[in-house]
Amino acid sequence: MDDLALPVSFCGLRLAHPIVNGSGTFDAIAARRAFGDELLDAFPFSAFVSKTITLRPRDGNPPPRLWETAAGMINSIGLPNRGLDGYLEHDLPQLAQLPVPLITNVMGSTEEEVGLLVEAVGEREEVSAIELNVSCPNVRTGLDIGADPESLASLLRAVRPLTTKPLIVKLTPNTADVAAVAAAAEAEGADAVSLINTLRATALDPASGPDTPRSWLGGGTGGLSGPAIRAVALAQIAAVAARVAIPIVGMGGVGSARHAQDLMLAGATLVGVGTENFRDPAAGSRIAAGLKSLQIAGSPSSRVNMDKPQVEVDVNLPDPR
Ligand code: RRO
Repeated sequence: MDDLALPVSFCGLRLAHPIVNGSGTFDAIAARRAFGDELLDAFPFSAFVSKTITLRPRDGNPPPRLWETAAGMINSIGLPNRGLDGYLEHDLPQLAQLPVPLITNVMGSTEEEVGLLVEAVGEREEVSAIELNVSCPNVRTGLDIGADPESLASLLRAVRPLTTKPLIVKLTPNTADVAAVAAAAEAEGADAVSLINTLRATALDPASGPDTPRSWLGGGTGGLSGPAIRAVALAQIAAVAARVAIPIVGMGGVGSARHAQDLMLAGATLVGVGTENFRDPAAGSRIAAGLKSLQIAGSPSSRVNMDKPQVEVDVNLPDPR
């Protein structure tokens, strides 16, 4: 871990470096089965974020669940999970063996459900922080929490008092004013925000024909991730950083240390790697090592002012990345 050392403080946690996984993009339990204890010796992330759990078990969306796009992919997974009891009994003991702090990601369809999840997960000493997913594009929650500052404020008023653990709110890019939603989260006691989740998207089934066009995805719509969304992530992180003082976990299409550096310059304290993990399960370690050699301070004073370009870019130059 020493060669990756670029320690960072986040919500009272001292992390070895700024690279974490995006929720649901790295199955640490399956990876341990595949790679054995080598995974623990060279764990790619400085904290591990679990896949989203819900109160009751869910099967997820009908297949097909994935579609590859020109520079990314669309998922329509629909939150399959064992539910709270299954997570606590089956997953938590295994995730607690990871050599890094555990952040458990939860989602509910009512304030009461989210409250029960936060309370139960918050009681477990194996859990260092809780991420509230108010931004899944693939299930109807009945609450438009993540897109609306007032709904999010109401949710946080209900659940913030239920735990002393750090609460991270995972924001959606599918809203008119992400900075307003982030400001509402901060005002109601969120310790951090993470963004961006996937952009709502769909793909037509190539076999469906022009007379009866239908979606390829069993769930109808999905969420776009990967390099295609990196520029959107950069802009939204910069907009949120200009509005809130709480730390930001920035993610969206990160595949290299330079990409991570960009999100940190836009205001992120930690950077999440998501879609790239499917291509390269060691991406987290590679990016953390690369960041170290780029010597990123990551301090807010190094943020770029996105309103005024500081460097004139010659559009004819090839992108060096
Ligand atoms: O499970 C999913 O379909 C899913 C979730 Br919970 C999420 O937050 N974001 C996403 O792209 N897919």
